[in-house]
Amino acid sequence: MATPPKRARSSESRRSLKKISIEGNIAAGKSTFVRLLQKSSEEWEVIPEPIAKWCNVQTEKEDIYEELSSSQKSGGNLLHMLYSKPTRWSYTFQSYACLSRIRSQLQPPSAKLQESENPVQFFERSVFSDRYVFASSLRDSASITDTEWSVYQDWHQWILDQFSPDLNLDAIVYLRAQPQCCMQRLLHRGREEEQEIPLEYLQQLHQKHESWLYDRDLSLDFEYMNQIPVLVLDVDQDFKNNSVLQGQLLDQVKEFLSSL
Ligand code: UDP
Ligand code: DCM
Ligand code: MG
Repeated sequence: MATPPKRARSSESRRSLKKISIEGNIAAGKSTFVRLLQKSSEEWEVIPEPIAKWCNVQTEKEDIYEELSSSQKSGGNLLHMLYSKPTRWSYTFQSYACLSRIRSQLQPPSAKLQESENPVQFFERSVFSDRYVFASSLRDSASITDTEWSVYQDWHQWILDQFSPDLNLDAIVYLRAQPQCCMQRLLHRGREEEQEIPLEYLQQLHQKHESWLYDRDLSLDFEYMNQIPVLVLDVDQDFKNNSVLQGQLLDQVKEFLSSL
């Protein structure tokens, strides 16, 4: 008798695991927020964006939160290449960003999480923002050509079909911040590669997020995504150093989870 595919079996045994993506503009506060989530419950696990891989495509990082120092960035800094010459590197960057994200998000949950009663995995962004926010914006500004866009959409669709349901989301938390606020946080963070990003680019990305997650007038090619529950959290006010606000945001997340 044929053995059932491995992927289908692993998803079966984790029926109660919820997968939530934390979405938002560059420097909105996603990494800061997922660190809070990680500390808040034993039943919650966080999968950060694999940005270290984009800054050095050859390096395996041990600490998933840590970013690379300049001296470590010797293996081809794709993030730097993207912003230095978008027409040359956007497609390459978007291919690698999506590949590395898929790889990190397909990691099985920890043993501790598998034993939890209400396990939740929080992803920092998803393959959907890769395509419908970033690749799509770069295509709008002609940094990705029509041919590259067709190729991207073709493999993106096929890979997601292959890995469904393991990459499927149950819900989204949208950290909503004005582009000006993101610009201030971006400058404050001081990631070298991003220092020349113009406000217009953050505005363009903001519009994509708004259309997708706030106005909800963007139709995705993945049917279930058009009805997916979205929690919108306004994060213009500094929450990093405000424990009262942190508590309020976490309460909203807990209430949202219990409604799913
Ligand atoms: N930040 C802040 N207050 C906040 C949220 C974030 O000062 O309420 C800072 C954070 O310390 C970092 C920058 O804003 O220097 C961007 O935050 P993060 O890296 O979390 O943003 P992401 O790009 O992951 O959304
Ligand atoms: N990024 C991108 N395309 C993607 C995902 C991310 O260009 N599909 C870029 C935007 C930021 C960095 O990578 O410069 C991610 O960092 P952040 O967490 O600040 O958004
Ligand atoms: Mg981040």
